[in-house]
Order: sequence, then structure tokens, then C-alpha cells
Amino acid sequence: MPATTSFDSIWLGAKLATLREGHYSIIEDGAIAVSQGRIAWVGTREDLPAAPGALRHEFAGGLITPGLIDCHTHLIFGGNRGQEFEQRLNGMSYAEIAAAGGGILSTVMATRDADEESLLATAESRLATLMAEGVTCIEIKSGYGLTLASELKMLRVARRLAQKHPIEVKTTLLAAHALPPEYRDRSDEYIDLICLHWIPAVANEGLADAVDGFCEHLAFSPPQIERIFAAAKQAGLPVKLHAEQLSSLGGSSLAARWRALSADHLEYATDADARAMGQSGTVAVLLPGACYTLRQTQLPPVALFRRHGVPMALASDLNPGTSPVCSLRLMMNMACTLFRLTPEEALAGVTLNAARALGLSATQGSLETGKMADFVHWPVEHPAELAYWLGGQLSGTVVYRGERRG
Ligand code: DI6
Ligand code: FE
Repeated sequence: MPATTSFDSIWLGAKLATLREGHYSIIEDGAIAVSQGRIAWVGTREDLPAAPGALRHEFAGGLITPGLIDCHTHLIFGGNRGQEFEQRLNGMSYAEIAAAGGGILSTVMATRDADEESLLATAESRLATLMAEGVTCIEIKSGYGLTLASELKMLRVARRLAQKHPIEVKTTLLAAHALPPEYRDRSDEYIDLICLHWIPAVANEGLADAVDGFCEHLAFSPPQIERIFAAAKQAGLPVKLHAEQLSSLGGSSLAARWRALSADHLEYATDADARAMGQSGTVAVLLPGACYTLRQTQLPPVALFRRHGVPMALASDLNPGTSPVCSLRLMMNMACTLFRLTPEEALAGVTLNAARALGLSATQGSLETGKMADFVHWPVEHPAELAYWLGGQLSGTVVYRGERRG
């Protein structure tokens, strides 16, 4: 007599792209059994153990993938920069726009002015768009407050989103995003403030899961970032870094030395950077939305990442300045078309490797026993279609922690 097992639910009738080891790892006519919000068993329908009492959900074909993970967003901000976009296209320069109060500091002012409720409401509408597309886990950065109170406000809003909605949220303190106007010409003092007071305060309140910085000529230098990393380490928080977006400063090698979870953007990363990242296991997070919006011609060195075994993730970088993007599937398409990723790499980039970039690969990113039961059923035949259709919405069914999400 075959052994019987107790599962809460069983999901059948579709092909599975399990993303085991970052490959499609297809199981035809698959079955997923869920117990207490986790995957308790995965395999073929034929091999499924008998489980009387489990709720059976039968699909008529289609494909199941792990839930999508957006591992780099600036989801929470006041206002938007649509008018600036128009001004630029009408011939105004960045410098003129900044002099007229535009640019990143305009978002900082709008975010400082906004109360928690309005930040929550505007973030919720963007979050809903991502969730409708199959996102089950999202990283959200601060970095548009640049005072302790307003950075904490942003992080609290991120935590409230997680309480209100069926999605996992990882928060990141990005106080070293831009120099606040109050600290003009005193950037070292601002870095001291973050290291000595803000990182300990945020860690104390449990409001951040990681610490990030922007390493660039127009933001912070590698020695300044190194101080931020040291303070984060002291507070017990993992680090990540915006690096090599506009120039090559060695930020990604620095991130690798500090065993960062990820280095992000990376258009100007070198062979030495890629090698260091490969050795430390630091994920390369590619952000095609920002590259496209800035009309950059320098592309991230994907061949070097492959050669040095650097896992590649993809994210929206959702932000009002350089990546007003609310679609992770569109990023999959753009990563294939602009960066020449394969559709399989693109899917791994929004699942298993995105989980790694958040330190979550033990529990998310693939359909494997013991991981969270977060997955999406898509009305497609082959996983390449997820990257092939340019945006738009595929009416998928999202399952979060074993429950169908409305
Ligand atoms: N990289 C970027 O491209 C943005 N921030 C960052 O770290 C710009 C953010 C903005 O313009 O609002
Ligand atoms: Fe970013």
C-alpha cells in the first residue's frame, strides 16, 4: 500500500519551470504540494504521493514559475518627475532643470513634505501594478528623505506595506543616496552622521534589513562607502551598492571585498570587478530600465559576469528619476533585447538570483521542497514567452504562501 501524506493543498495540471540551480529545470505535467505555506513536495503528477484531504487545484495547461522577486526598488517617494521628463525633451538641460529645483532633490523635498499616509497610498498603487504581474517579494529602499526622521518615515511605510499586503518586503537603508542640501560641501560630515547615528538607530528599531549606498562622482566616493559598510557590519546588517552606473570607480570590487549581497547597475564594471564579485558570490543586479531611460550606450559586461560565474539578477529600479518602471516582465524583455541575456537568464534573474541578491535563496526563488509556496501560473506554453511579450499583462494566477492571491 502506498504511503499517504498530509498536505494542505496540491496544484496540478501545468508544466513547472522550477528554476532549480538557476535553469528552467522543467517538469512536464507537474505537481506542487503545499503544507503550512511551504512547498512540501514537487515532482510529476505520476509520482505524487497519495494525500487524502488536500485541497486540489487543477489547471488546464500553462506554466508555473516561482513568484517574481523585484530585488531593487525605490518604490516609496513623494511626487513624480513627469514634468521634468517633458522639459528635457523640450530641450532643457539637466543643469538647467537642477537649477530650477528639479532632479533628485525635488523628489527629496516632495518626500520630506509628504506624510506617511500619502506616501503609503502612492506606493500602494505602484505596488499593486507589480503584484498583479506576479511579484511576491520586493526590496524597497529609503534614500529620498536624507534626514533621520524622513528616512525612518520611508522605512516605516515599507514595513506597513508588508503588513497590509500579501507580499514579502525587504527594506534597505539608502541614506547615502545623495548629499542633502544642508550638507553641501560637507559630505564627510554627512557620512559620519549616517555611520554614527542613523545606522545604529535604524538597526535598533529593526527597520532595515540591509544598507546600500550610491558610489559615483555625483554621490559618494569609495572611501566614504567603505565607512558606511563598516558601520553596517558593526550593526549586523548586510550591504549592497549602486556601483559603476556612470563611471568606473571600483565600487563593485569594494562591495565584493565586503562580501556584499549585490552590486547593482554595473555598466562600467571591469574584468577585475567581475572576477572579485565571482569570488565573493556577490550578485550582479542589472537594471535595464535606468540604462534605457538615461539612453546609455555603455552596457553591463554580461560576458564577463558569465565568465567569472557571477549570478545575474534583474530588477525594476523603480524610481521617479531614472527608472519610472512598474513592470518586471518588461525588464526581462529589455534585459534580453538590450543586454543580450537569454530568456532563461532573465527568468533566473527575477527569481533565484534575485532571491540571492536579498539573502533569501534558502527560502525563495525556486520551486523546491522546503521553500515558500510562492508561485505564479501563467497562460503560456514556454517560459521564453515571459520575456518575449513586451510588457502588457498576462493574466496569471498568483499563489502566495500557499494561498491564491486575489
Ligand atoms: N541611481 C540612479 O539612477 C538614481 N539613484 C541611483 O542611485 C537616480 C534617482 C533619482 O534621480 O531620483
Ligand atoms: Fe537604484
